[in-house]
Amino acid sequence: MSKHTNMQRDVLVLNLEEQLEGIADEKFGKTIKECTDQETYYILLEMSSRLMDVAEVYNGEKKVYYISMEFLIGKLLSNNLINLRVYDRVKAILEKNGKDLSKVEECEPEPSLGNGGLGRLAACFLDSIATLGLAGEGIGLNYHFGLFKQVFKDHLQCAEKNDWIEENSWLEKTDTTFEVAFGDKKVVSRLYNMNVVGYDTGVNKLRLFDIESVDESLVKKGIDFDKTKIDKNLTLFLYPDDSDEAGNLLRIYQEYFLVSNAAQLILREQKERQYDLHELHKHAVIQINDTHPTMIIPELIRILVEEKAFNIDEAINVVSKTCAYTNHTILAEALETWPLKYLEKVVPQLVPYIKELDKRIKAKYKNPKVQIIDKDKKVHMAFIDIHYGFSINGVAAIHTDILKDSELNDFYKIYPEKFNNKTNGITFRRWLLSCNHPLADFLSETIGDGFKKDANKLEKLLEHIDNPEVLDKLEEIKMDKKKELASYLKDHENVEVDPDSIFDIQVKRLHEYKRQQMNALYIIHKYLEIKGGKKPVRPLTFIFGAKAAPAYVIAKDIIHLILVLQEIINNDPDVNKYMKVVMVENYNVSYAEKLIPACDVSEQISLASKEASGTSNMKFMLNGAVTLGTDDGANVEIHELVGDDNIYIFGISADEVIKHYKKADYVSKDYYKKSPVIKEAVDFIVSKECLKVGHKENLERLYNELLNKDWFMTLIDLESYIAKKDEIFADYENRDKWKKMMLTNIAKAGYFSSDRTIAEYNRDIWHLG
Ligand code: 4GP
Repeated sequence: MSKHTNMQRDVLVLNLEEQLEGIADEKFGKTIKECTDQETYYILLEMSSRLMDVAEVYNGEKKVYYISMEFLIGKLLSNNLINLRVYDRVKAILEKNGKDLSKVEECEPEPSLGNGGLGRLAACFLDSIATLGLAGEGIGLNYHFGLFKQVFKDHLQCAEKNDWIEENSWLEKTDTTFEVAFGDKKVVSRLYNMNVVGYDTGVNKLRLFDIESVDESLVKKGIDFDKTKIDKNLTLFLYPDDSDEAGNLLRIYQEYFLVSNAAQLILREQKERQYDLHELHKHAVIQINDTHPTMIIPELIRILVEEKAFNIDEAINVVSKTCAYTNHTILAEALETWPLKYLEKVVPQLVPYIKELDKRIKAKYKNPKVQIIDKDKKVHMAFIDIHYGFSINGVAAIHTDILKDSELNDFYKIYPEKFNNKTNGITFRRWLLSCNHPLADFLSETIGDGFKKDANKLEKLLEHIDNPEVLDKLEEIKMDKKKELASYLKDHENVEVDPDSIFDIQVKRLHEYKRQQMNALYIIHKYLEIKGGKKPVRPLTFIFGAKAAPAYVIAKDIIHLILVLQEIINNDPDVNKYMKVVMVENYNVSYAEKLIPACDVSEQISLASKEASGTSNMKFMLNGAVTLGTDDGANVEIHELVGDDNIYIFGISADEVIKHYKKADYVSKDYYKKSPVIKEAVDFIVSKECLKVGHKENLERLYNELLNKDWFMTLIDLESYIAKKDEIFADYENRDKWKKMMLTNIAKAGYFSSDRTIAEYNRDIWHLG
């Protein structure tokens, strides 16, 4: 039954204003007009819940369980109103009562349940699963302080707890509790649900597990806490520092807590529906998001054998047909390997099963590179997924090819049929309809609103490529968004930027492979050019947003360098008329929603082969930014779609990078010595100017890293990066050309809708009805 034929919903929506007034009266004894923005937010929360309560709940014969350590869902109010198809009405009712919906949206705290692309992808997928009317659930953890909150002090990143959970929220406490037994202790879990509403469709659930015994007072200073008190700290933080043994063990406790709850939930549902567990794969498909939830495989096998009287062959067989794995990275350090002795301590009950799984592989294959337990007694979690899951997918075409041809080639030779590609996508509800209302409205006027359900319809925009009115309007919308961002940056970062300057933006986790340091070196180069009298035609604004993992020293040094440059450049009267630098504090989804619509140049400059896909590249493109990037991740597919004329590609290819690694022949100092431009930029890091503002220790460490190691080959591409960036800035002055590039990028973005990605997962992997 579609929601349009749902009478209860129709009644609620018809009387929306009365309903809202009713809630205002019940809750606060006031009219809407009298309510504060905060109270209005709670009223809309209640209204949305009522609408979701009468929406269809998907319950097919087969369900997908998307298990993930992270769900970077962002604020929900605006998105839920859009998906419930009441956003415009609510906005109008509030306006009538003297309220601004965007101010009300500011009252919602952003859930802190994710870190980067992998977590945001999971959130986009939940939206698309519901939108496509598929039965699917997310299963994750309810972290009280989530990923840390980033604060800048003395040009350094400091980490604080992110206290986001409110009494009154989208989280619904349930009666479901499970017991989770570790080797040395037991805890009791509690399930919280969050509704995931599809666009003009029904509702699925995000299941978030917590422990009753969690103790927030354990966190004393910053994000420090006693890592050994598992029954109190288990759900405090996402990715707590794992640079020591206690941190590693805590990760394993968290991961097992996640999968034990997931297994109990899934099996309870099978029982309620009286399904035969021998046919588990016909009713459930488990998508393992990166290796963190890998233990679901031995855990399910264990339960089937020990509690459901399966023999081990039957158990392995049915679990292998139920589980599928998504790989999000080729970085070796991100592919988890746990020392067997850690697993023996935390989850001794799983160890015999992991050993059995390993024994079967050792009996069959002699190649040491495919063994689950290696000679150093380390357990390779991804290898469990590959041997004992039925599907392995990469997240962009080039990434999947690299997995097949090099990183996982030994496995590809064994199981070619298991490997498949699912190029990532983003939900257009959040990344266009919600974050850029003027653009979405203008697109509807120009090409009809079919694109809201079928993103490929955006291509119709190409019919207007020679229409000056359409081109001018796109430019005007961009300018308005830049002005809004400029005013926000003034208020929140205390930096004034010129909306008429070029907004060049790099937002993503901080990592050397993403090469924020290369962007910083360009900024130094430009600064020195301006000091030398060479002024840019138009002012330039360089914006960064990024958190560095608290234990990742060089990443924090890169943030330090950027903040030092911000200080020097923005305060230099010779230069600040021509360029500004802004590193925004505590970059998160809400910030992304402000930055992305205002971007001119989208920085996607990872070392080729290293960025599995990237998804900000898709968000920027959809909002009319032009990509400056390497042929890496999904940039390759963007390049193919928009053609050479609508993207700026530079740098060495993935093949060349892989060759350098194989031969181990990259020497960064050679590039430094050869090029005066590179030398000058790198030397500036430890110049008097920088040392006056920044810290010697951090700056010298970064300088030495670049000169003596530079594992992600910043210097190999620096000159071509500088040249390409100068070219893109020059082309910005050709306004006609630029506007056409904007239009083409928007028109070609349809492919990157997560609705397309999810339809492919369903077609090739999940097979839901
Ligand atoms: C990210 C990848 O780095 C990014 O390229 C990709 O787009 C995203 O996953 C979604 O597939 N990985 C992570 C991580 O966020 O924590 O490994």
